[in-house]
Amino acid sequence: MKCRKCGGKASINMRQHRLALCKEHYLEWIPEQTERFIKKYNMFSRDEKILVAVSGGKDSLTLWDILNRLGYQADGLYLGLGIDEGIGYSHESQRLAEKFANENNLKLHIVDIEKTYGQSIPVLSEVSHRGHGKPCAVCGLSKRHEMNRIARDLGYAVLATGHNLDDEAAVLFGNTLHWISDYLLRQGPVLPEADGLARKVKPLCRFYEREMTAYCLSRGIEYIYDECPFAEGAKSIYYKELLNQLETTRPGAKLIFYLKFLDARKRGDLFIEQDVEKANLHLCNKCGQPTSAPDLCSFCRMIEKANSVIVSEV
Ligand code: Q46
Ligand code: ZN
Ligand code: ZN
Repeated sequence: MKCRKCGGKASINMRQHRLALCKEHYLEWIPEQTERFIKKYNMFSRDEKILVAVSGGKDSLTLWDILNRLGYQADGLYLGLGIDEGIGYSHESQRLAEKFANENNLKLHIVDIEKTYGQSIPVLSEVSHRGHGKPCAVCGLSKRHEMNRIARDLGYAVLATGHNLDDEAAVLFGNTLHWISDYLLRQGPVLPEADGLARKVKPLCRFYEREMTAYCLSRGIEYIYDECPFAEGAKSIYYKELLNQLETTRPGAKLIFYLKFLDARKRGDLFIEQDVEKANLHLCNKCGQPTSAPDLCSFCRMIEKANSVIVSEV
């Protein structure tokens, strides 16, 4: 297989795009495409400050690397979740996020959930009894809350995450399967800013996961190979496997599924009523982020509950 650009030996063949490239041209093609998506979806402009959510995994480090290579003003945010599970998961992912920041002279904000709120994510999950024995519900809630808080408090125009096409197609598949209309309406490359909420963008949402792995390895970026130990058995992983089976027989199926959904949403063809809850949103008394709950938002309520349980147990 030959590189389409230079005729040299191709190192990656992307059947879904009918495109094969050598390493050098692949490392040019990925940022070019990213720039195209940033413009196409109006994600952000050159004079806006971007906060990249960095987990130490390949996608978020790849995103940070690309934005940096493209000359955007992108700082990182690492959230210390306090997940150990015998493999020092959080410790290792933080080390790799810091290593990347240091090597590239980039600014990385670190927020340690336990130091900031008194408890790690697994402990918060246990004492708040959310999420049926798995910390993912509390983790997701905390990540959304903290990313938004830091973006807003430190004056970033936009929050960027490293979700790739495999992530987005799996989420779309799950939301379609359960017909979760509110999520379907909000899924897309850009979630505009709203009262108290920063704009959220996903510049890698049209790249396959294997394309991101190839980029990360070709750039020599060291990332955490292990998934979070709590990801095991997650529905999203099962959906990814199903979609990969489909992709094997029909290259491009995942991309078409996602892009056709975006088209339908843009045309207003989803036939979904707007969520009435939006009208009832107000700002949380404690943190100022929007919520539909009467007093405190879900995150602040969880922290209050967790701390009161722990104090009463002492
Ligand atoms: S939610 Fe669950 Fe993830 Fe949090 S606890 Fe781990 S698997 S990191 S994307
Ligand atoms: Zn080439
Ligand atoms: Zn709150």
